[in-house]
Amino acid sequence: MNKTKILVIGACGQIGAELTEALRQKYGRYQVLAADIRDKSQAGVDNYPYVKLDVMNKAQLLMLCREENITQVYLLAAVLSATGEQEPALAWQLNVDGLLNTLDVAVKCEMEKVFWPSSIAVFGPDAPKQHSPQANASSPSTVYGISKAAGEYWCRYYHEKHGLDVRSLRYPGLISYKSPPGGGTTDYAVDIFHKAVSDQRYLCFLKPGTMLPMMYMPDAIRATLELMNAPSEKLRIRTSYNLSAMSFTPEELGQEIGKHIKDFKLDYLPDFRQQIADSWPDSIDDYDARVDWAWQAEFGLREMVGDMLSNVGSKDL
Ligand code: AKB
Repeated sequence: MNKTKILVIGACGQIGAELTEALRQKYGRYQVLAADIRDKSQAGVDNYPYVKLDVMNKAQLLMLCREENITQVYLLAAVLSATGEQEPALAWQLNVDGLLNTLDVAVKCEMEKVFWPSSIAVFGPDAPKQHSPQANASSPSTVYGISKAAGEYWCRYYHEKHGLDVRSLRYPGLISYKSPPGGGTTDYAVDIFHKAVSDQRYLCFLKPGTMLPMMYMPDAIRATLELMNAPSEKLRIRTSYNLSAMSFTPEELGQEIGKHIKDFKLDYLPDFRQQIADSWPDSIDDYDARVDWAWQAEFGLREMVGDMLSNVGSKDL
């Protein structure tokens, strides 16, 4: 049997950077090949294996996977919700064609497993706002959400028709300090920490009362590893699992930050991202993830804010 050899596509992104490190700790430094569209010199990567790769170039992807004997792919390259509204064609191409290239190559190379992230964006305005159930991911109203919903069905299709063990999570907004997010609607919940520490104020692009599902990155990384480690026969859901940790509004986050940073001031100037946020649920129900592979979040709002601030640089200013 082949030794596990993992390819992480989009390894320089917000999730990719941390997941690559976690996978290297688990499988060994040289068993995980980081790939991203950037040149190695711009990627700011360490001396461990890195390759410049465009997931849209299927021939290059196939050749790489064959040469490197890749057994698992984590495909994290994506255009997020805010950029997707501005660049709809690019969002569709990267999010759907990039996935199809990866699924096809994974079948050709007889890979063990593929991971691909979906999002809370698969839920549209007609889904229940509170605890949106697993099976009710309907009518997404953003380009990003449409691409993720289509991608989920492609994952299930490849599982059913080709026997490919492809697994997926619907990530909430992810909060982290190691690598910045880019082009998402939930990015405010990361930016706010940096501005709170540097300027003690933040101008939020979402209005007060905008409740969204969120998760701290250590939980998201652990969820990904746990899902990928779960026995295949336990996984009843082959589109993508709802995944949940906490929900909050900008002012709730601001209040929690204000407990650490005196005089922190939050102002609001909503822009086009408000409409995207309004189309998503306040919270989603991850019952199936808890039952099928024992998912349980560890970080709530208080724990997340404390940890973020100690890492972003604040010490009870
Ligand atoms: C975004 O805001 O676009 C992403 C997401 C919720 O998938 N963070």
